Amino acid sequence: MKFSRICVLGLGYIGLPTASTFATQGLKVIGVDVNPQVVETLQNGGLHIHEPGLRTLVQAALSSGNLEISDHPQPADVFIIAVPTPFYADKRADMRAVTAAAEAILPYLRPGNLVVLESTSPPRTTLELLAPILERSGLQAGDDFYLVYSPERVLPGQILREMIENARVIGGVTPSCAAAGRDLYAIFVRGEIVLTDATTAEMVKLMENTYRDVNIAIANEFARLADRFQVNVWEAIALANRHPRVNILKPGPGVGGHCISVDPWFLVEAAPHQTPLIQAARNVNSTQPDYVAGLVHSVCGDLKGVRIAILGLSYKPDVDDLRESPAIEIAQSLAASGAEVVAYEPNKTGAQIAGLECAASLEAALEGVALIVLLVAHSDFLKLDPSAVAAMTTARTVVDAINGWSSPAWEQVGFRVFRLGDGSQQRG
Ligand code: SAJ
Repeated sequence: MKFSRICVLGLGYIGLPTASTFATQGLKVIGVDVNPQVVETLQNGGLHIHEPGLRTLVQAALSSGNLEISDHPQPADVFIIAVPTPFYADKRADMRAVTAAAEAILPYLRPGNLVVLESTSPPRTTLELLAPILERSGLQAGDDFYLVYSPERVLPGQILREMIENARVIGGVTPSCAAAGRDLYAIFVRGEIVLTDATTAEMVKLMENTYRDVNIAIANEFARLADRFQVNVWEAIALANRHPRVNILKPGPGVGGHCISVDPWFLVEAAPHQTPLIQAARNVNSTQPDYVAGLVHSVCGDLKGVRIAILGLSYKPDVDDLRESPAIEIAQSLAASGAEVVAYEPNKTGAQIAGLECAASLEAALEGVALIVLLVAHSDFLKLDPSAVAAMTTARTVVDAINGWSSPAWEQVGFRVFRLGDGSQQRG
């Protein structure tokens, strides 16, 4: 199939790179977002999200004249839905944005169009939520228009490369729908394109992120066990990973972001009685921030009035994304215990977060604190020279939740380093 006009609904971390990439490949693209600020920012040449290389790509797409930003859809050959699917407070999937996007397409849907859902969704969403809405047009999915589910699987921080190089799974409502999806993504995907049915593709996406969640949970549980037995979990993991069939992930402050901490709940909601392991893993990961805050308590005792520098607020290294960040949870919990918390997030120095003072520089964060808590393995933090840090602060105690500052160099300049998963807080 040949396509010339694509309408992308949702201009976030996935929709915007996707729309821009199609535009730079010479297709006419209408990028749609319901948030007027996003539309205005992009129309004025700005960018509302941070992702390496994205600014250049969006500018190239806009200056080619192929990418138009709008607050409403227009007729097109293809409609791609890339809107957020968060969860409600009770962990049920919030599918309102998908529903609204489908309804927005409805007036423009024509025979022969292709509709793609990329948003992570509970099993059977394409068949049971999306198709019925689109069929209100009088057209039948699979007969009159093509309908596919094709999950985004790109790693934040490496989106532009992974979008092109990763294998792409395309699940069609019928085999000819899947084939139409393949023709679309073959425009820019260099990885393998694999065709399946829509519900399998939905499951694939949820299984990938759930698998990672469970694997991080076991690493976090091992860290707790290592603390209890005064074993260095980092050394133990390195040794265990020399086994040819073992690959334990890294313990840390918990699992954040809008994907891995959210997606397993879609499976739990769909099948609560068949997901005991997934629920247990979620429970371990979602209580990991409390566990790390507990380490700080055991090192410091009463936190009332203690000034603490938190290094890193984003949900993972070298991104500016603060969504579902365990570091924020830890910082807020320490503040709730009476500590004076000053946080430094180098990728988002202007962040405003309830209960926290956000410093504009490392120096400002470290001044006058009694304790440093290292929560995110930003490359800038890992590179820090212990003597330079010692010169910025009178604090000589560090709680390191990521094994970032383990080297004896920190001890040599007078720091006491208490590390997650090595039992040091018990010895201290
Ligand atoms: N984390 C650990 N230990 C580890 C690895 C990660 O504690 O060993 C933590 C991170 O610090 C972070 C969280 O887990 O808080 C998630 O980070 P991540 O790098 O594992 O994943 P995301 O959420 O940035 O991106 C994931 C990816 N999924 C998989 O690797 C299976 C990505 O490919 C997906 O496209 C993305 O979710 C998504 O959008 O669904």
